[in-house]
Amino acid sequence: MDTLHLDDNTRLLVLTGAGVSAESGIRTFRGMGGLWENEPVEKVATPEGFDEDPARVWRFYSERRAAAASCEPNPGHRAIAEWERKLGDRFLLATQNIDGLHQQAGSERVVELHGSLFSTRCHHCARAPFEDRTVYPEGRVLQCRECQGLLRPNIVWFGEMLAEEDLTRVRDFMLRMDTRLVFLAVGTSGAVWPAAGFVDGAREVGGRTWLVNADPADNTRQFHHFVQGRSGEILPWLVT
Ligand code: BJW
Repeated sequence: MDTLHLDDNTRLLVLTGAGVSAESGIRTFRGMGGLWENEPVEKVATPEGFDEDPARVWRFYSERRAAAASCEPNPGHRAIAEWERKLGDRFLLATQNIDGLHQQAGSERVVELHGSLFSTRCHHCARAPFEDRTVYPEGRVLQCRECQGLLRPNIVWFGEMLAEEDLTRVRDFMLRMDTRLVFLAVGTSGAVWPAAGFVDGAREVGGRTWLVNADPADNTRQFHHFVQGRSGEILPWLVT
């Protein structure tokens, strides 16, 4: 089986998706048993869905807060945190996950591309997001104390922009000239942009690209190496 060798001249950019948290008991989005099977995505993960029925959206995210709060990191999360400890600033993790399990496993250099399940912000004004672990079982919708607008989960929904500073952090890491880039995507279907395009960016700067996933992803052919299987089983031995 392939192993990914890192030395002093390499830097590692890891992109993670829902598959990494699957072995911790968090549901993925697509495919059998995925979240979108029961929830119409446009009703719960778009600004239009929130405008139409904010209580429904809060019920959906409250259930997910409650489920995620009882989950623990798995060996995949822990392997990624260990790579960071070895590589220091030659490491960056960009995650599409909103569950906070990477940080719980000890990861610090983390870009949360799609926001955080445990953070809330105003849907209307620029008031800074704040930590919020509250579960609203009835989908109660609170108002912003600054502008009286509705509060919403601090998550990037379809049709919304990812934070420019997050994308810049990833881009700057990719474009560094001091070391050779290795890009590793794990547990992601490669269906959602712009993250699905990171592999192309990595190749443009001469990076080696790896994918670890339970099933082939939409963009598998863009990668130099594809290791098929469960991240919690593969990541602990993948990197030498
Ligand atoms: C395992 C495993 C195990 C399981 N081990 N593996 C360019 C082209 C086409 C479209 C677009 C484009 N650019 C933008 C778009 C539009 C859109 C988009 O991408 N649409 C596509 C669906 C076509 N993108 C956007 O809207 C983005 N915004 C944007 O680009 O702004 C500019 C803009 C503005 C206005 C108009 C247009 C553009 C924002 C996207 C944010 C989406 N966020 C979501 C929802 C969050 C809400 C929530 O959490 O409820 O984030 S979408 C959802 O998918 C979630 C995830 O982070 C994201 C990625 O999913 P992920 O992680 O890949 O999970 P799955 O379930 O898909 O896959 C899991 C994989 O793991 C599977 O392959 C399994 O096999 C595997 N697996 N167990 C290893 N144990």
